[in-house]
Amino acid sequence: MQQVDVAVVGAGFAGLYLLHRLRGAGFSAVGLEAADDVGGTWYWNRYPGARCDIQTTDYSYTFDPELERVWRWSEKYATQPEILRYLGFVADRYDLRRDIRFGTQVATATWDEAQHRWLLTTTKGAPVSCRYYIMASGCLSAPKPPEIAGAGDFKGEIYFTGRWPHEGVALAGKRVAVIGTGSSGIQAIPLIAAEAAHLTVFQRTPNFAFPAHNGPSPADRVAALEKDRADYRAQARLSLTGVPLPRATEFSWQLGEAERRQRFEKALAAGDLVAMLSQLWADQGGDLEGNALAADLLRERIHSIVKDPETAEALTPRDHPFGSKRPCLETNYYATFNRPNVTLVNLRQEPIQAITASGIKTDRRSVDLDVIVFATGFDAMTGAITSVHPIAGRGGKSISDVWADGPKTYLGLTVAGFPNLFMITGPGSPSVFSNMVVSIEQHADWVVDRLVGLREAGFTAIEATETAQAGWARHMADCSQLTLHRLANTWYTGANVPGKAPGLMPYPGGVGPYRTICDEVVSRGLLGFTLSGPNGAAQSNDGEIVRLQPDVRLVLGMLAELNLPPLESFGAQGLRAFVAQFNATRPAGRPVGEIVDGTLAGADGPLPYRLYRPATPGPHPIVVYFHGGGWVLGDEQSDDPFCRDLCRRSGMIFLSVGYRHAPEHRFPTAAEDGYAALRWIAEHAAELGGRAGPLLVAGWSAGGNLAAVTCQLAHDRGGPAIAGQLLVCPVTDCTFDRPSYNDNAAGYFLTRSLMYWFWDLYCSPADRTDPRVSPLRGRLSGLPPAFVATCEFDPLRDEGIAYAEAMAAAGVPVEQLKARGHFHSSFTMVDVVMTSVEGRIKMAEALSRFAGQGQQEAIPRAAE
Ligand code: NA7
Repeated sequence: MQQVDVAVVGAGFAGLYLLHRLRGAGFSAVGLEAADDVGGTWYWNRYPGARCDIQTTDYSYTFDPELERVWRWSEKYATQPEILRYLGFVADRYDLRRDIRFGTQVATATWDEAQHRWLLTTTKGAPVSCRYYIMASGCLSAPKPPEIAGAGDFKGEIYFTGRWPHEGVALAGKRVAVIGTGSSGIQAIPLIAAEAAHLTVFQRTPNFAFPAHNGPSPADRVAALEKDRADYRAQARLSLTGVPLPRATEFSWQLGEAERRQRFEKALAAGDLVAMLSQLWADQGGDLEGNALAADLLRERIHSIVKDPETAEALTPRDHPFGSKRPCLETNYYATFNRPNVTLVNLRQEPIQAITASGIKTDRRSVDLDVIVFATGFDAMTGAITSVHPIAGRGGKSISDVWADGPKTYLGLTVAGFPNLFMITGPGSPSVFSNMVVSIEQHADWVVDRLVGLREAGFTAIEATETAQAGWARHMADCSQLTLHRLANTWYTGANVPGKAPGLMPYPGGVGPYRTICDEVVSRGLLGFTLSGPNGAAQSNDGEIVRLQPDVRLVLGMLAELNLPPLESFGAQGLRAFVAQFNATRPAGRPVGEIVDGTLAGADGPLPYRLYRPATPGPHPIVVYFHGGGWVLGDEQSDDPFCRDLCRRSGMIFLSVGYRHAPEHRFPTAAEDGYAALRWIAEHAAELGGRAGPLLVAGWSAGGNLAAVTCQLAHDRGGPAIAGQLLVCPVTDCTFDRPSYNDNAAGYFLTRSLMYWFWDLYCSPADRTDPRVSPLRGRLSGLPPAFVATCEFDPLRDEGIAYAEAMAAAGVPVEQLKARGHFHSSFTMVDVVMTSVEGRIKMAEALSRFAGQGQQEAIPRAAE
């Protein structure tokens, strides 16, 4: 029995770095590697054309500046042999081979609860007893079986790209088939076509591919790296993909067609996956319409290269958004289909019936072959863990059973019920959505640092809690709403393996955010982990690490970095100026049919308004809208993106009222202005382009307060008629003792003290129970139907809910939206807090119901 502190499976990028770190931290470790040398992925994938497709400036270890100095890559995208040489060089330089048992597979792994150790049996040599067990077995290391009937009958040669013979394969003069057109197929096909007598490509799904433009590393990238390596690497670690390229910030609808094409051509010329995936426009990755603009340009390019229109169309992806399936870099791929010795078989039109002794038979033809190459991919991510060997955790539970419905992990690093087991780039971590080397180093560092911490604290076991794990799954699902991956069947979602549970496996929230979350787990006392040690020592810190929506977390993080003083300290004028400046930097809302600025009659003189008219033919129902700002801030334009968005979604006129503000005009001015505006709008509805019939009323925050009050005044004072009220995070009452006021008192932008200040400026304590400022205290029966939206992390949450419940109790039809993980500004930060889209869709649907109409503008849900 070999006794070590740590056993590591795999000697690729992850395993090698782990062994180096573990040794440096004073742990005894053994690496167990099935192959007879180091390399991992780059040991096995030796097919013609195999290269990395993250640039070598970035696809490198960064842990040792000296290593970066002594190793020079020869190309922008290195070949497999060069990457294998690099990993051999690293193994030699740090003398790692002496800790690795090559040609050795782990046969079983079993947790020994009494000893707090893992017991490993192996296919060669002594079994291993280790305190910690780390799977550094990669993400794409378990090739899929052929899956096609008759593969065993074929009399010719069969090869898998992921298990290519070391001595190479002679293809000259042979009739060759390649099945599969993922990255491997797309890299191999041009080289195989150049050598074989004839190549037949069997394609099930065409992929988006664009040129690699391989050659020397681009001078600008090298210059950026060499100018300040440490800074470049630091930026990579905090970037979304592990490559420090800034994302586009302009939205597609802000760019003209010429500008979009120019950006596309620039990304095309860069020959870089990350550039094409992130630098076109801000909405290319998360919005179907923005995505389609990019996809169309890529499709156009395929047709411009491939001469035969039918072949070109067959090669053109139309069933998934660009980027939702792994796009590929290509070198002569499309041009290869212009060669006379290359045939494309479109399996969507003629599926393979069987592989026969002489070749492949489809519904329409039989192709005689000497060689079949399977470029059919891998049982990705989970397969790299479960297919290695059975893993039995606490109580003998098998990880394959625990994951039967899809992988369950905490941080993609650990699994509840499997103490002291770690996965490097496991499912639930950024892994294949990132530059793998950056993610590998982050995971290896995080794990080794934890082991050091446990050793120092005298603990011998660490295990994720079920709560933490469930919270992580929810956070993953929240993140995936920001991408289009859920709309495609891919190996990211397990769809390529028959019978595999569906679900997005890599973490889609980005490398930098993920790193900060892992660090936060540590700074919050290993939140989500139970630690135990000899003699019953134990520490459990149960909880969920991310309860905010992912984009809310980013927004609040950025606001926190501004280190602003309490907003009320600016004073009313100062804060107005600050808000104006803040609003100037936000994304401009999408175009609507028309915007008209005008003046209406308020309670005591003219008031400005802004009218948003839909592009659809009128007349339209009118929504009278009251902006937010604590009765002190804002104006008829300050909720511009929100009004545009709801105008488009509901197909209604939004008329935003410029009511007067405190402290210049204290209670009840705003309320009376609101009511006067309502009356004026009702009287002038037809000339404003409004449909005959009752108005609707909406508002956010203090504007939600005014909307609620206006409905009460209209009811009490005999009109005008209101068909429905939309109250978004409304102020409804003057008592501040509901739990949300304390739970969310600080840290979520709208603070308790800011609310106190707003109240003080607007309304004297003696007046505060007046229903014109505390509508919760008003007469509620007979009010128009309501939709009340509240946000979990908002001081105003509970008074919004209280108002909804009180109205319902008084017989008013009420629908509530309690937005999980959101903060006070989530709904109005259109195109910033993207996860709030679903809520705005519901608001528009409610307005349509109130107005007795179907939704006007069909904005597909999936486009959000
Ligand atoms: P991929 O990307 O999974 O590609 C596999 C290809 O094989 C893909 O075109 C599949 O079509 C096709 N395939 C898989 N099974 C079948 C069957 N049964 N019949 C016909 N065609 C099939 O693997 P790669 O090795 O190319 O790339 C893996 C990753 O390595 C890559 O994404 C980079 O991250 C690096 P499908 O699309 O499933 O219809």
